Amino acid sequence: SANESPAGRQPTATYDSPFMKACRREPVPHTPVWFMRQAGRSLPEYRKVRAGVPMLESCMRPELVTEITLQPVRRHGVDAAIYFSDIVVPLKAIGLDLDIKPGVGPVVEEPIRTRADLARLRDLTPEDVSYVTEAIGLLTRELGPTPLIGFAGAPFTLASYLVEGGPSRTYENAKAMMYGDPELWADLLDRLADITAAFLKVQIEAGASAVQLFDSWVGALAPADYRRSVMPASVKVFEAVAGYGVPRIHFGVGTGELLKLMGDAGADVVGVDWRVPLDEAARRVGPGKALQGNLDPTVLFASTEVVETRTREVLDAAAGLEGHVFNLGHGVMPSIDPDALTRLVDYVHTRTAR
Ligand code: 1CP
Repeated sequence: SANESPAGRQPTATYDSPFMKACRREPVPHTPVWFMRQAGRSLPEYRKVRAGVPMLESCMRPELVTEITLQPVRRHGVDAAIYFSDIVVPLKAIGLDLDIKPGVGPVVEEPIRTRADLARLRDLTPEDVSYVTEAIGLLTRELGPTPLIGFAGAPFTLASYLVEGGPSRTYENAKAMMYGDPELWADLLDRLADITAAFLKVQIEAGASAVQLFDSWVGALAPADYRRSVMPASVKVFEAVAGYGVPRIHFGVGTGELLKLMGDAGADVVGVDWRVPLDEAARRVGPGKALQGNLDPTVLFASTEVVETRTREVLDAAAGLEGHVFNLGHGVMPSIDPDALTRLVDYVHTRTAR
């Protein structure tokens, strides 16, 4: 229709929003802000609607997903919504026996350790995740011009849960497979790349304006191992969705040494944690990419004055960037005062108004 943008099915007002412009490295009226894990336990309204509903079940109820996704947009006035889900949802959807245990995270009943185990990773079809298509349809109607970010876990981070069987600090089983049986590892990551690509396509076709690929734990790898054992699968995911023209964001924790490679994997926007200042990150990433980040989430436990000083430092470091999306360096912590987040959004908007 006349009010749809050339680059997809989204309304022109969404296409022209500050978040979308920053991702495309175009001039913006103010620096856009959103927060990883902006929906979730920091919000009392989230705890209320989630009461008694297990995490994975909540991801499969379109009305609940819609409500939870909208909560931080209403409360904080952030410039983008992120689809409420979890990185293990597509793995559950293809029939893996896994659960998200409160206080633990994703737990896989039978870890993937052998070639025979790969047979359990079948392709994902849109019908497997029809609740996602339905929820995104509801959401894009409610959101108006505010863009919706779809997301998925990247092959390495998904593999870390599948091979370990749950959260890990050392990734010993996953890395043992990567170093010790590179062919099995490559085949595992390739299978996960196909599943991830299919899952992102579902979200884009349903109306997501941008996508973020979370490789949260890939900072555990040396650059040479990233290049050899992970990058091909991430490249495959990004290539699979390149044709839609939606911005592709790529983020991981502790990835200072990998920023260039993660950009080269096919990201339009490179997410940076709090360990590398954004001006230095821009030098590492090179031209042609926007950056996202990177206030240390724990700064929000300090006074408003300290939050403002530290935010100014982030904005000053971002002053020369081609495009900047303000975010935390990782997710919002559950115990944070949500008012500190609302004040932070206002502060960034006011401070960067042009
Ligand atoms: O019952 C609950 O409330 C469980 C807590 C919870 C929540 C709210 C989990 C379990 N996942 C989520 C939602 C979630 N997961 C979102 C919310 C969307 C938003 O931002 O509003 C997102 C983006 C994710 C993605 C996710 N899940 C990542 C990548 C992002 C990141 O933080 O790096 C990862 C690594 C996971 C795994 C996961 N799921 C849940 C937990 C506690 C964990 C981490 C476990 C670990 O330490 O390995």
